[in-house]
Amino acid sequence: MKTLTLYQFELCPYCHKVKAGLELKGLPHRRVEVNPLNKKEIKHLGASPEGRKKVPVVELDGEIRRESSAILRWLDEVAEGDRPLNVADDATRARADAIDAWVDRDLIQILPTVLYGTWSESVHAAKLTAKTSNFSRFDNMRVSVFGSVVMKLIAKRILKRRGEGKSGPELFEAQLDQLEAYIGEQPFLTGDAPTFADASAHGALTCVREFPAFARVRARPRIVAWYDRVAALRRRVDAA
Ligand SMILES: N[C@@H](CCC(=O)N[C@@H](CS)C(=O)NCC(=O)O)C(=O)O
Repeated sequence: MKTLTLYQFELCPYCHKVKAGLELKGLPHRRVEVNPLNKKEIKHLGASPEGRKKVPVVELDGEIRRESSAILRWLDEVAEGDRPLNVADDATRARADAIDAWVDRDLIQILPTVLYGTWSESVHAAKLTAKTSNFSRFDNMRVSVFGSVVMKLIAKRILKRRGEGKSGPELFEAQLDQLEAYIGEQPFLTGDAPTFADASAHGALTCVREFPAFARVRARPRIVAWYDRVAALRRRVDAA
């Protein structure tokens, strides 16, 4: 198989969606951490149609794909891998589409408030990024300092816009209520097998796994059972 490359930010939930899809299919790929300050690692790929250089971007033999949801739906065309992520019947696909849309519109939108809500969370986030990057020490320091300040401001803005007086953890709990409702009594979000909807929600939640907020996930048995069930099927294969 040709080499798949994922250009990502370590703490980008959209990138985590794609990683979950790649791992649920067990597709060999390589990951390139992009410096958020200059994005030089994706300069050669050009900008997206709206002119911004965003991640995730996936490259396969010169072909470029953007937008996490579109990438997830496209992965079945790359290779069969361990399992398909798309679904054939209309009703199930509509449900999977609705769940993926909720992940983008609601779940992911409030994540910065629990990833960067406090200074210690912000510093932890900067350290995680440094760990996965190949940036120079100077760039790591710049990403840590600027990243912490900017992300904390973003978290504050989200609370102002969407918080209705609620705290970050309260907003997160409301999204976990919704996820619990989607899981219901089923092993996976749309039935007996995982689909791109599971990749989407699992990826987004995995973004907070190393943060204190993940204790809120762990406190919900139904979500934990689903989360661990999907995690057990994920298989990271690094391209040779
Ligand atoms: N709708 C896009 C959103 C991607 C996105 O917003 N990525 C952020 C990182 S989480 C980004 O690259 N931001 C850099 C920028 O906007 O300049 C997707 O689903 O892939």
